[in-house]
Amino acid sequence: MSKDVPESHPRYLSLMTRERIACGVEKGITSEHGLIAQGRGEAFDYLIGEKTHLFAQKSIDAALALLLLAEHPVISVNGNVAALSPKEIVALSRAISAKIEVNIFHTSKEREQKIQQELLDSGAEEVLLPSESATISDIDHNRRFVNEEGILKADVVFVPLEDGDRCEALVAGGKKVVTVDLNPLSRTAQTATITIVDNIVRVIPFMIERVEKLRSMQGSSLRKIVSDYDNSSLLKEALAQMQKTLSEEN
Ligand code: PTJ
Repeated sequence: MSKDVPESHPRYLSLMTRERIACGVEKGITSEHGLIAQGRGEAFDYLIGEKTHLFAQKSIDAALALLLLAEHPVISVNGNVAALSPKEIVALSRAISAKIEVNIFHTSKEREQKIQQELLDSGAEEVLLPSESATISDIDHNRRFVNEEGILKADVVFVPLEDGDRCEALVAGGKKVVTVDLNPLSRTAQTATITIVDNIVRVIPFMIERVEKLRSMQGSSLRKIVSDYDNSSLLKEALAQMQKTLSEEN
């Protein structure tokens, strides 16, 4: 990590997050395109004031309820997520008893294996890789390959920082999809069952903290949280927050 960013810098967290993505590219975990995705995320994070709002907290509770109720929950990890939150993803997978599967957009067997190793080094016991024989329909790039024991049989898939095509394909295949996306206008954000509009570096630690509370609830209470949840209204709240930031700046 760079020594050029002092902890006193007002945008320390944002700069260190950028640094983690740059390290991910250097280590061969993150694709170069991941740098662009990060830049886009940063712009939206700036607009929500770089904090976890109530609308994101509501989505987090619904996401945890859905994941805890799932029979086969799976966390799908790409190159950006592996660089930003590897230890946290492993801790969350334990807390919700979910499998972890590597699934990347920009095809590279070598990068898949490096992501798998990064997660194993971060404490994961098992990290699934996509297989050549199992595919999901309605998608025609590398992301259609999945693991038989993971995404193929999952009923709920957590896919942070996802691209729109696969989110649509997973939903069309009858799966429930939870995503983290700072852009409430993206196709993924609009298509997912539950969209957490916040930065993944804040979201996963918040989920780990919150899961204890949700785990102590009855199944009926968890089902109520899920059935009361309305993704489109929370996306509107996120957009309203961004508009508020913009109008306050003028
Ligand atoms: O490792 P690969 O090959 O699977 O590639 C991963 C990326 C992220 C490069 C790939 O999936 C991609 O190009 O994604 P997109 O279509 O750019 O979408 C990523 C979404 O995540 C965008 O809407 C960004 O605003 C959002 N985003 C980026 N960084 C963050 C984020 N959302 C939350 N937290 C972030 N740190």
